[in-house]
Amino acid sequence: MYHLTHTQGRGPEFATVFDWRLAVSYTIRDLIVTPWMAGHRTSRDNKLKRVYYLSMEFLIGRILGDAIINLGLDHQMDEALESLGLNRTQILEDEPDAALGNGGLGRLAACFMESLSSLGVPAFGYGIRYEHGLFRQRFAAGQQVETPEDWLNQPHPWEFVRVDYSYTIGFKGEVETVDGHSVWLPGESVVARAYDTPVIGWQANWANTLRLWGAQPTNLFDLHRFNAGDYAAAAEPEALARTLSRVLYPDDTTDQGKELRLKQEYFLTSAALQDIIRRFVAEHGEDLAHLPDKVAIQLNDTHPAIAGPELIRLLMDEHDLPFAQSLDLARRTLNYTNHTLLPEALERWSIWLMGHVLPRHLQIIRMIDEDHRKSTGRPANVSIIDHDEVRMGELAFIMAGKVNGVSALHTDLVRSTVFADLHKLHPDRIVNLTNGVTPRRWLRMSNPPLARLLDKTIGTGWTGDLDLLKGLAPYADDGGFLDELRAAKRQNKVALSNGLLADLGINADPEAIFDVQVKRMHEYKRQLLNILETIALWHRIHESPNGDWTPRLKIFGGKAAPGYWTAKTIIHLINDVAKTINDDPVTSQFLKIAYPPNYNVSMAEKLIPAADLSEQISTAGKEASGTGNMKFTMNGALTIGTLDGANVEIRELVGPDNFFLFGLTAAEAETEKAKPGHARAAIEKSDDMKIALQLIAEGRFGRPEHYYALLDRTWNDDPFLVASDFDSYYRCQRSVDSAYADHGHWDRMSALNIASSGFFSSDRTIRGYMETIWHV
Ligand code: 26Q
Repeated sequence: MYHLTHTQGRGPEFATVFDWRLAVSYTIRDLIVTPWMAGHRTSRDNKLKRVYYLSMEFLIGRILGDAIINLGLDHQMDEALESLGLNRTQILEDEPDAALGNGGLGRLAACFMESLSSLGVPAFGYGIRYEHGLFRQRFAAGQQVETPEDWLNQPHPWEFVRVDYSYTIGFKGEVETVDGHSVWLPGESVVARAYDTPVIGWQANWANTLRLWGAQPTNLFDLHRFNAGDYAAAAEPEALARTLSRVLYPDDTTDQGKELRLKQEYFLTSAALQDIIRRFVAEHGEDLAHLPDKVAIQLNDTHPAIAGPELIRLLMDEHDLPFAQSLDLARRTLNYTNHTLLPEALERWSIWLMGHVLPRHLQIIRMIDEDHRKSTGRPANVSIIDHDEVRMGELAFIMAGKVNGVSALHTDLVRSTVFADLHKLHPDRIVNLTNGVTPRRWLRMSNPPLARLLDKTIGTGWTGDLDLLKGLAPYADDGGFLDELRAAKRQNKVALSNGLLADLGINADPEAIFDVQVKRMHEYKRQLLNILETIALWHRIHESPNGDWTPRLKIFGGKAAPGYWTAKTIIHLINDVAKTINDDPVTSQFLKIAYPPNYNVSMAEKLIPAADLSEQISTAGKEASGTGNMKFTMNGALTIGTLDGANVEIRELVGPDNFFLFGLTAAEAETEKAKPGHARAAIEKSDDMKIALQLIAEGRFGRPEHYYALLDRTWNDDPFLVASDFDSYYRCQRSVDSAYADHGHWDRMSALNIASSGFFSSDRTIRGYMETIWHV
């Protein structure tokens, strides 16, 4: 009530949901500020080593609900809102998602921030305060249409602007030598201004800062030009600043060679490093030789890899240290996480562009390369600069103390493929840290029915120590418990069904298998395999409509990069197929498809707790880890999946009997791909796949000419082996049908999945980083 009146300036009789949501947010924020400031004081007074997580993406989602949970105020809040006659869901859902990320990598950064606070590790996250996060998706005639996202169009109650923490970031210009020193005279510059958001940990014992940089013009006008009457040119500095933190790049592989992207990467990195050095000097004095004792920096993929040359530049050019020492200090401070093996996703910049935008950094990159080549005996194949391009993966590797992969399989492949040559030279550098997700948001907050059942069955300790879920294993044979587990799942399914009916007009039967594939649209993730299997099943049901089919609701969710034609065509196909199948009275009791638009963190929080079956069907060797797979497992869904990424570890932990495995292994997939005509051969052998492709070509699902190119690609190229894995997938899905029909059996498997999911807490992952990389 205080904040409604004094911050929002509204009396209750005029207050809207928005007013109430802000008032509630400020009330909760007040409670976070105390532990937040205490944490800062503790870190500073005890001169603690800090972790700095540099990431171009933080996919936070909504903040209010998570803060309430971590403060332990969910019950009190319910009572308070009820006494005011307010609807809790309405208030929570009024908050826009902070969608400052594309997918897995950005969401991982958000889970890590939450775990760092829950574990009380002094840490900062550094990112960019994009005015526009990931685009909003809608469908027009089944096709994806992107509209801008504008979360900052309304007051954002969680951030504190720090006008006093501002740094100048230069671009372009010249490098001159003055008294034997290199001096960079940038041709353009902007100011990076800090916007801080507190991230509260479990039970509110600690809060860290997510510091996002917003770009400001150095000076609003070029006064010379302005006075000379050239008003448009006079506003150029402002124009650069406005574009720099304007929008998140919506491609989750790469948008190669874009000058603005390089500038964004440097903007984040330079602001963060200047801030880190300022804080170090303020706390520990001018002697930067001790930097690695107090600072551990983690680079989230190669996106901030310019940190290597930038840190050396700051130490050499601004703090007068010699090159060799600067290089050594940088290497003992920086670490790099690799998230991909896809060659097209490895960042490269033309040396022309690098020299144009960051001329001093290009010089330093050449020095790093020369030093590395000299010190390793000038091996062939190992160089940062190759074919007139700067290879950011190599740069990040060479500048890192430790390099890590994100699942056991992925780390092995990092060692044996992308970085094989560097791994031979530095055999101890690559380590594995399997990803994890925060159980606070992904279990306690998003799945109250299951959380209550867990509390009742094994006590509440699991939220802060997810290994305690092991205590559930004995209940897997307890019929009473299994009934309650089923009831909890059913409650989530009913809630989702109501939403799907209201939003999409789809009438879903809560008794059906809720089969969910939610993730970015990508050929390697093989949503195409899923929809082709759906078509084949539909056709089979038609052949025997009186058969004993297990009812299924197939749910899809995900966005395609705006320029990714094949991914967009697959979206169109899924929507076309959904239209035909959902309107078919012959199959409607057995099969439905729902594709709600604009999948985001908040939608994931509704879909995952309601899922029975988790689709993790990427071509083996292509998905670095996956993190959605872990969220489903924790929430009691069973996985149908390939031996890819963290699926391998999920299967080992839950046991092969409680996991639906299909498809080629990573090694087999490589061999298969090398066979000429592999797709055609596999399709010829598969009646089900042939029929599915034929039905599309005949125009049973909208105009076939939309799909000719996709069909042609599937027959003749099929780079991700949809055809080779089709029959194995189809058969595996039928074994899912029979398993689901036996409730007792299914529920037991579900319970064992939950009981074995403790390993996938991001608390475990962060402890691993602390021990093997950061030494905090
Ligand atoms: C790079 C340059 C220019 C424009 C965009 C990009 C870009 C942006 C985002 C490249 C890649 C990404 C995102 C990658 C990503 O999300 N990778 C996922 O990371 C997860 C966390 O480790 C893994 O679980 C997933 O397997 C991996 O695909």
